[in-house]
Amino acid sequence: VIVLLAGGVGAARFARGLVTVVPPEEITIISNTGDDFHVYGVHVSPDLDIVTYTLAGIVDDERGWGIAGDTFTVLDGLRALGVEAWFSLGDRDFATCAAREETIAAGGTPSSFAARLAARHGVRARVLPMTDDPVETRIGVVDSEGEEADLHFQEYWVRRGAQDRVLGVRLAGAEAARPAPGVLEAIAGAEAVLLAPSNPVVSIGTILSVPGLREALAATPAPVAGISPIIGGAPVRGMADKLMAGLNTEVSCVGVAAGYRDFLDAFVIDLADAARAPEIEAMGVAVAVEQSLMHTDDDAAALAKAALGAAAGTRR
Ligand code: FO1
Repeated sequence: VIVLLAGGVGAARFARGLVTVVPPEEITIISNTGDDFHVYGVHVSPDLDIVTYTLAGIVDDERGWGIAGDTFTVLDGLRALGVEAWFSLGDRDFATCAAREETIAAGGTPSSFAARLAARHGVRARVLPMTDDPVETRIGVVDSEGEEADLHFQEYWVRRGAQDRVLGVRLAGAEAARPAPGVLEAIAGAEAVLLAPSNPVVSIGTILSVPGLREALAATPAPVAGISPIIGGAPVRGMADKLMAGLNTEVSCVGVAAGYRDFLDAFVIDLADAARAPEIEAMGVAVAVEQSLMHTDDDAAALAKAALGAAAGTRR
């Protein structure tokens, strides 16, 4: 089995390439759930839904999230009744998130619902949440008036457009979270573990904050290979630069690799960062330099091949 630790849009695009070079039945995706939140009475699990919809071929490709062609009748109805609906949840997506809320309220788990969602959409890769326990990514910020606030990740990113200066990131609930069923087993029994080109703080970092995960990555006999989400001094998408800067981490492929050095065997960096390779190699990590922008599915497949090749080239 190939295990992929995954955030949202970047991870989903990468996964779409990976399933063309490895049979999907042999892939286990471990999804970040720190972005999960309750809105309009339903449970949204953005990263897990993005990966599932993408592999199902129904994602809204332009936005990278939500379902292509979805309508917004429920949202319009909420707005007509005075709800400040800043989170754009489409009608079909709403059904997913209401079914998740219902399932969990009735005693089911996020992981059992994830399996049901994947099956319903014909996704053959296994998609696991990192944990069935609640973990919430909170961003400590100071706004332009100098006012400090503790925001849910979605409030920081979607509602306020990442405009606030970041003071810190807190993964509330992480210390008491247990890995979801199958997570540690998948890592221990993997042929290779890949870290998707996802945000090192609020995607991969959140997954690593679940007790036992980092240890499992260090202990697995499988090689662990990552792909840098940072090219030059900036993330391909998202707000990793602001979060990393807020945590005094260098915004570069070297800064990302440094955060993973206790378990990382190989790292794929972009051609633009070739000159940084020696600094990563000095950490005892093998480096592969590749074209890492995923404009097409062929690009994603080539990147997946490169990551698997980099992993296979190392020995534990
Ligand atoms: N991102 C936005 O920027 N605006 C939205 O209104 C929005 C709605 C949304 C609905 C469902 C879903 O699964 C994801 C959604 N996202 C939206 C994406 C999401 O907030 C983030 O991109 C991820 O959490 C980051 O990985």
